[in-house]
Amino acid sequence: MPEFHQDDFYEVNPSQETEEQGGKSFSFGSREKLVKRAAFGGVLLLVLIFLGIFITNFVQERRAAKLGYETLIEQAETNVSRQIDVCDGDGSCEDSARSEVARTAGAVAVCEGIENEITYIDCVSLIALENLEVDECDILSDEYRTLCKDTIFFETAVSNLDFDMCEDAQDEYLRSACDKAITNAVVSVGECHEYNLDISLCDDAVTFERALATGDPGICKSLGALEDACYSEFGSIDSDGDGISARTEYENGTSDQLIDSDGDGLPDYDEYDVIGTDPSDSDTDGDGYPDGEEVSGGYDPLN
Ligand SMILES: [Ca+2]
Ligand SMILES: [Ca+2]
Ligand SMILES: [Ca+2]
Ligand SMILES: [Ca+2]
Repeated sequence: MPEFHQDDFYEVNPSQETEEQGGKSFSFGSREKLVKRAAFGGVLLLVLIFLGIFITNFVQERRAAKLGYETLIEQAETNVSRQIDVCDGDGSCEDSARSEVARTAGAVAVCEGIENEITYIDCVSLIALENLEVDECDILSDEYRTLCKDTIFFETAVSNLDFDMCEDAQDEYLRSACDKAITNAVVSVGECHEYNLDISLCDDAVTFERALATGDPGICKSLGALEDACYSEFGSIDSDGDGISARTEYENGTSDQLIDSDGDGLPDYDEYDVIGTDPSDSDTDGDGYPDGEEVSGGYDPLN
């Protein structure tokens, strides 16, 4: 039991200005100290009260969550029993029913009881992925547990654009795919600087977009590593609808904006695919007569 002396609370200091109270003298310094101690005690009491309320709420929430989860499982199991009734002992039907109920409930515990291994792994993996809860993969065997967790790390990393999280995946290929997916996402929004990526990646993406927006495959040649990918895009574009892709028109020197690029009266397609004349030269044989005029007059535009 600690001993308290009156001097602990009233600091006697005859050298300072004092006043008489009930026969006891004390300094103004002692009064300040007393006020400070009272304030400290009040703050401490408030902290303890709030801490008590926080702990009580936390325990109640945990208890409610546990009860809620148990109720959820009970209801799911009731649903499983009801649905399995119509399966007439067909194992595959029973597995499907249990898997469906488990996914609707979002509870991996309900997957347990599925006979077919693949159906069971799918059931657990898909629910864990939907819930983004790696711990839920723990009920799977080693190989599938890793795959289950890696998939969740991948999805979470990509949706949060978090390169560090890619490293949590054990599979090397998935880690690399994760990095690439995030890089593509960052580049597509032009935020290379914010994510410490090579600025030229974002610049190239802008150039790529400009090539497509202007319908000019010529812009692709400044793209370096992306050049082929850019030209490939133009392989499926046909702006003038003449049956020749923008890429082929670019390679042949014709325009994907004009059906008759050289204005000789013959469409690019006919010159290129049927007649054999040069679609970018109005007088292929150079005899002074335009290709279209020769064809309509029954002459040979090639000779
Ligand atoms: Ca075309
Ligand atoms: Ca022509
Ligand atoms: Ca021509
Ligand atoms: Ca000619």
